[in-house]
Formats: sequence, C-alpha cells, structure tokens
Amino acid sequence: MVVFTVVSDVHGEAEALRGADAGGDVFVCLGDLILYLDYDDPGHGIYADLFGEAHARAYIEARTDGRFEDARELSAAAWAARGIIDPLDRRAAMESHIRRQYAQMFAAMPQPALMTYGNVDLPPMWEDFRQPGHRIVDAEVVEVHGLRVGFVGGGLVSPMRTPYELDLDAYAEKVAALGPVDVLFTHIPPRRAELTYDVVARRFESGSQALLDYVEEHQPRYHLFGHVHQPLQRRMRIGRTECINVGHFNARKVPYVLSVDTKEPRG
Ligand SMILES: [Mn+2]
Repeated sequence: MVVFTVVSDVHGEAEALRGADAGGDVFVCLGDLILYLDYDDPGHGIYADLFGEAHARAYIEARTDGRFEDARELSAAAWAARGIIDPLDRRAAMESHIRRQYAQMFAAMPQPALMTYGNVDLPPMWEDFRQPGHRIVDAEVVEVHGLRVGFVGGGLVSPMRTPYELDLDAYAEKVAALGPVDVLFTHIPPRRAELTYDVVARRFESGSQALLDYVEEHQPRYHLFGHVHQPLQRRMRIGRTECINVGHFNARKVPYVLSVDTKEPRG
C-alpha cells in the first residue's frame, strides 16, 4: 500500500501547504501555485497588490461575465494610472510580484515532492525556486513502490489567457509520451462535462480530449487532477478508471489522500 497526499490549485496558500504531506508516503502537487486574483477574497493576489482591491473586484467581475476585452481595458487603465506605460516595465513589475509569491510557495512546499505545472504557473521560473527535494515531472513516468505513475502538466489555450496554456497538439503529444500507467496525475481533467463544469463560475473549464482518449485506451487505476475549483462532480468512473478532482487547495486547505494497493496486478 502506498499513500499519496495530493494538492492542486494551491494559489498562494503557503500556510496550509506547510506540513500538508503529513501521514502520507508520497506528496504530489499538481500546480497552480500563483494567485493573480482571489475570486473569494478580492483583497488578495497579485492584481490587488499591484492595483488595489477595487480594481481586482472590477477585473474579476468582467472576467466572470466573460467580458475579456473589458478586463484587458481595465488592466491597461490600471497600469496607466500607476504611470507604468512601457510593456517591459509592466512585465518587470508583474514579475517581481510573481517571484515573491514563488519564493514563499517553494519555501512552504513539502520535501520530497513530485510536482507538475498548472496553467497558472511559469515553468521557467520554477527552476529558480525549486528546493533539493522538489522533483518536477511533466510528460514523464515515475516508478513509485513498483507502480507506474504518469504526470502531464499545464492547461489548454483558453480565452482566460493564463500563463501556461498549450495548444491541443502539443498537449496530446505529452499525453502520448507516457504509455500505460497505474496512476495518472495531471493538472486538467479529461474532457467530460461532469468534470469540467464549474458550478460557481457557471462555465466549462478546460478539459482534454487527449486525456479522455488516453484514459479510455489505457484504463489506469486512478486519474487525479485539479483545475476546476467547484466541479459538477468530484469523481466519476470512466470504464475501470476512477477519475478524481483532488479539490481546490486554496479553499479546502487539506490535501486529497489516495491509498493505492501496490500488490494488485496492473489493469
Ligand atoms: Mn488551473
């Protein structure tokens, strides 16, 4: 038996992250470490730090309504109001806030940990902040107590324009690189409405057809993912595969715990 403790969508929740590996054998983080906007508490996050809470509220409202053009205009106005006009200066200001968050997140991240990227992550920056016990795995299979455990990080292109979004082909290539596994860990779910619909945001989030095809073909025992903060269903069965959303760690503050029998034969 091996016990996985799994977090996803940590979004700045450093305090609860510290010690989140307690009681498990293997700690797994499925990404989204950064908090740009806090939909539950608009006073938190990089946008509020940069532009104030009122701006963060208006920006969240525009995005929630699907008014992405309005949201971009709000941002442009907020930068201008701060006197930061040059795109390079904007980038530098944003980057210093992101780096400050990453420093906190990686300091709190348990070690050892197996980690993959979310769509709200900047992969190149992880290299600057990872600690010796942080193993970053993406489009890769790791052997854990005799189990084949696969990882695919990142999200898919979306109107939200989050920082790590892949086109469908690039994502499918990463999935295809795995081959059969016992346990699959990804940031985004397979493309099934029950798993991708967010009942609070009232919209479909990204789900991957390539992941759904993979699960149907290879039938891993478990597929764990995050990304959809308030899903219509937290779990569902696809053939023999138990598909589980591990939950929005920023809100729940406890990891998902999965015990896997290591003696059961594969498939
Ligand atoms: Mn996400």
